[in-house]
Amino acid sequence: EDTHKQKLTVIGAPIEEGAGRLGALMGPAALRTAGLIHMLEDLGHPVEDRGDLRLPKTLPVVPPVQGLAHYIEKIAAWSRMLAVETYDAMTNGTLPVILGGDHSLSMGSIGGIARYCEEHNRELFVLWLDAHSDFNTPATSPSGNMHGMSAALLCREPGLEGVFGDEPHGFVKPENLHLFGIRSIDKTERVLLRERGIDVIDMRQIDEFGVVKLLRRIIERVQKANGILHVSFDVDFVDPSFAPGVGTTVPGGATYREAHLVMEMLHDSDVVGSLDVVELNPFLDERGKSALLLVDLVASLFGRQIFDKPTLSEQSAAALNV
Ligand code: EXY
Ligand code: MN
Ligand code: MN
Ligand code: MN
Repeated sequence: EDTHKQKLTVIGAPIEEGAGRLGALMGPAALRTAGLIHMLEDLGHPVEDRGDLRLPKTLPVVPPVQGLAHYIEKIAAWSRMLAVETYDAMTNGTLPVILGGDHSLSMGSIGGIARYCEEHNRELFVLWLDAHSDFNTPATSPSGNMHGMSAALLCREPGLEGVFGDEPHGFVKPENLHLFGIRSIDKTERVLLRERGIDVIDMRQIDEFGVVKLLRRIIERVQKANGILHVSFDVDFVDPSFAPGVGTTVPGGATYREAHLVMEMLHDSDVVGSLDVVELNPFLDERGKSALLLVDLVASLFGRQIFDKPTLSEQSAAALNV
């Protein structure tokens, strides 16, 4: 798993049932229109574009849940399909890139990747770039929108067993989930996040310590464990002034440069094994501005550099105390 020249499997997931408003289903098309595939190929990556998934004719039967979980049958269908696609992509030795679609897709995408990691005895870590912790369950959700529950399901919180039913899928260890860029947590989520000891890196910490120190800590942890890092990139991680095309904007997000630096550091880390790009809502965008920014940021993750990586000599490295 490295984002240098590995073969990529691009999977479109036009899902919007998990969101509170329509539009995210146009996300994959907007990312393609913004040149995502050509950009990846220009960087030297062989790309297999699987096109966009489609809901099956018959939806799975899901037992009733305690609480709210809107469109759970459709989201269960998406999740089960995606888990197969990402599991196969990993099995074929490629790096899956899932284009959303709302964040409920990560239950399926990461469920398949986690299954692969468990079967191959690899430690899976998740970097969840997001304004939100997405740690609600049907019993706690104020909205019933499942894009706000995906991290909770992946960490085995109860209430969403019906999403996968008996279909094979894996989970994320709560201690391996790193929420990064957080600035909107519901009261109910706060309790659960603390009880589970989830690593919540909020914007206050990012302002105080900077993305470099906080991200380097996560990267080094993954490297030490010879682990695989899944990046789940919710557009609303970035400040709405740069990325307005999302349904759940929260002021005070990552700047354009912070977002690029995160991607550039992840590229150099050589531990990224898979990527979700979620929550783009082209209906709310301004002339493709957010879609183009996302393609730009994904380019930084897959090796585009402003200039050759500065080779700091020993002296200047010491002098700069980096
Ligand atoms: N926490 C709120 C809810 O659960 O409804 C808002 C969730 C927004 C989730 C977006 C995908 O990040
Ligand atoms: Mn999210
Ligand atoms: Mn979000
Ligand atoms: Mn490189």
